[in-house]
Amino acid sequence: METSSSDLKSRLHPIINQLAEIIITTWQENLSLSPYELPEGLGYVEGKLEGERLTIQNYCYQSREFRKMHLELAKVGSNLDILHCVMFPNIEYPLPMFGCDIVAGKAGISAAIVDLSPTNSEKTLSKNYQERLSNLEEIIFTDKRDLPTWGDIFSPFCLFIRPNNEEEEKLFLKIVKDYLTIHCQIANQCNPVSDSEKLVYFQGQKNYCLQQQQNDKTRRVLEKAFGVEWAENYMNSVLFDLPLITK
Ligand code: BLA
Repeated sequence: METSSSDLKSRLHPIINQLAEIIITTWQENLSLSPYELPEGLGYVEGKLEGERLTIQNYCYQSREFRKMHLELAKVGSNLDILHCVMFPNIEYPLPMFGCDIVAGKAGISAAIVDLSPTNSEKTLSKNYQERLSNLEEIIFTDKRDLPTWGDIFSPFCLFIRPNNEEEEKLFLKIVKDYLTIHCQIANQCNPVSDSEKLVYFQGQKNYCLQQQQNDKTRRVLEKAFGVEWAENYMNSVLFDLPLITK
């Protein structure tokens, strides 16, 4: 993984670096990656308006099945570290959205979430996902967190926790690796759908993005460092953008 000149990586919580490594390695092992160009000037960004400095480093790829695989590492001030990852399928592939977020503060990790979120009209995962996810060993975490109201996009397999110790952090990493591996393997065997069916998956991704854009916690962090307009543009064009459809 390339490092930026200011070497953000060396300043991040170890779990964030470990998960970033796991995500990129799993992508490389299972998919044929090529680079994805983010909008000009938004690959590496630093901002400071009120209070604390925000540094963002993006890594972005694409493959046959995925229009955009986005991994973002961010540091707010000296002690809030964030990992954000979303895989946007090409809309001709009937695939769910992989999403993952970790927020680590001074007192440890406050939020760790991973899901494969449905994009079909029934808002359910297909049978092969359900079977493979159900077959994973069930792990009980001490602190489960409740989803916000916009979180109705997530599947019953969504894991949202506050890890209580290093053991739970390690288990979370393992679950992300398992979800991601299942996703890449199913994607590899997936066939494209018809033009009319594509619209269903476009709508599903649109709904996912609209709901995620309601996450005020993300928006506020970006607004404080870069301003309201910049945050809106970043959420629309980098974090939760949609493909242009020609038909
Ligand atoms: C929560 N996201 C948060 C929080 C912060 C951010 C500060 C509050 C932490 C907490 O409640 O303990 C901030 N997250 C960011 C920022 C970025 C980011 C600045 O990704 C990017 C630059 N969020 C996602 C994705 C998911 C997600 C892909 O980006 C899920 C797949 C979930 N984040 C998510 C959820 C919460 C959260 C569900 C809790 C929201 C709440 O409780 O209201």
